[in-house]
Amino acid sequence: MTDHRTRFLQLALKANALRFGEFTLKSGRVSPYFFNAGRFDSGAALAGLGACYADAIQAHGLDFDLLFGPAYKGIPLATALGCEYARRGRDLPLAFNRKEAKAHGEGGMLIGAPLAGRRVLIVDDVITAGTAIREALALIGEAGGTVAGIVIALDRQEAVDPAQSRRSAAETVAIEHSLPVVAIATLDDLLAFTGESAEFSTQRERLLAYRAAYGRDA
Ligand code: OMP
Repeated sequence: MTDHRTRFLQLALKANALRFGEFTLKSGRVSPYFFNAGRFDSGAALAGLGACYADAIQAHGLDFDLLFGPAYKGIPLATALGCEYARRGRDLPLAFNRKEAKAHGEGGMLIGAPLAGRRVLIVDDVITAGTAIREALALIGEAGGTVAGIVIALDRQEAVDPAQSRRSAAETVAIEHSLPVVAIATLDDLLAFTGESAEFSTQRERLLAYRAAYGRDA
């Protein structure tokens, strides 16, 4: 497995951002694992995560000129990635949205660098059904930006309606919007990772059963 994928899964487990158990998702599905990007809650943890995003982007050769972090969880993620790019010698503009429009002061829904005329990379945590990402796509379009790609930490590779189609939500977003969608790691990577150590054998069985029920085509 490529280096940044393993590094990310190890970091996520260490930070308790990736947990095994029983979790009810936004979709109502009960999942044997959950990724909570909010647990990357220290400078060092976010710096490590920022480097994983940058390596994944480099591996896929994405081209963009602004980073956008959707509120709330995307905000520190895009910031960590922006700091990592600066460390690597590229100073990129950054922007975020707020969830509530502000009527006073500077007003509006957007904070940071203007999006108009920019090729925007959306930086977010996880795609399950793709709802959160679609909201970000609409916001950026309204602000005059062009979305050049999406990078997420974890692609859960779930089909929205497995009875209809086994295409994953991330693949559907990529096709519908003609956009590259890059993940640091996917459920397949997590399965490969858990397969490397007997310590995770029970969790792996549950992941496999979950993928059989909701996952995209293998
Ligand atoms: P979609 O909008 O369905 O793609 O789900 C993405 C959102 O689900 C994330 O932004 C989280 O709010 C939440 N989520 C996680 O954070 N981690 C997971 O492992 C799974 C979910 C989820 O509820 O599907």
